[in-house]
Amino acid sequence: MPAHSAQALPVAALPGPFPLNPAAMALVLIDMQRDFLEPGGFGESLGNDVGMLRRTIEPLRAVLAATRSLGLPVLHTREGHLPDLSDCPPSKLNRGAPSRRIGDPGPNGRILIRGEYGHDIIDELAPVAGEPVIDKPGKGAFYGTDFGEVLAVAGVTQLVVTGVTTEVCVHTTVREANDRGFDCLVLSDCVGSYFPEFQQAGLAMISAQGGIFGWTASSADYLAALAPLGSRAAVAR
Ligand code: C5J
Repeated sequence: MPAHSAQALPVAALPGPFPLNPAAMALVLIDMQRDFLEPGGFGESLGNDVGMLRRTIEPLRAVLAATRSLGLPVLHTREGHLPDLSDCPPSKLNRGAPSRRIGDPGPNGRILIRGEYGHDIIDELAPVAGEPVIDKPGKGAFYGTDFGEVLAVAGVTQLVVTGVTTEVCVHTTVREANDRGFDCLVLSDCVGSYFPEFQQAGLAMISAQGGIFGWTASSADYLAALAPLGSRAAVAR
């Protein structure tokens, strides 16, 4: 397979073009888990309509397929806790008035517990062999994980960020990444919120003030930027 050298591909983005470097980027899928996207999980227990997040699945499938076909790195994260809840602070466990708390039994197994059916990634976006899956106890992907080390070993300095929810785990991860020196491009139709107003404001906050946390672009613009690389071509890293 032909290999492409590291050359920036401009993605039409806000607040301006994002210089996508195929040799330094990774696609990150944040928490595309049944517990957030399917009935009976954590998201619904908090009173949310999980249907609000499902519009991300189809665009994200296309992004995932294109990124994989180029041999570019893909990482997944899952929010969840150990079965004994020793990694879940009481502040998180006891907050609010959900119909089911973290660790309670539900139709998809214990809510947000590692190893349970509901904790795993939805079938449509299931990881394939070689794609790291980062299990995180917090909202951000860096806190309490080896995410930073995995990215450093892979030579990643740019993150193309997707997943749910926009204003919680996506935002926290982008803020963590920004403080660690990563450039983040958030794909607006591949991130989702239960709240339309949070989706809008969450995206606006990222690219405001000259890109205070990063850039935002549509998946179509990301795919258009990758197009010159062709398909089924390995990218030299
Ligand atoms: C939330 C997440 N919303 N993955 N988690 O609690 O955004």
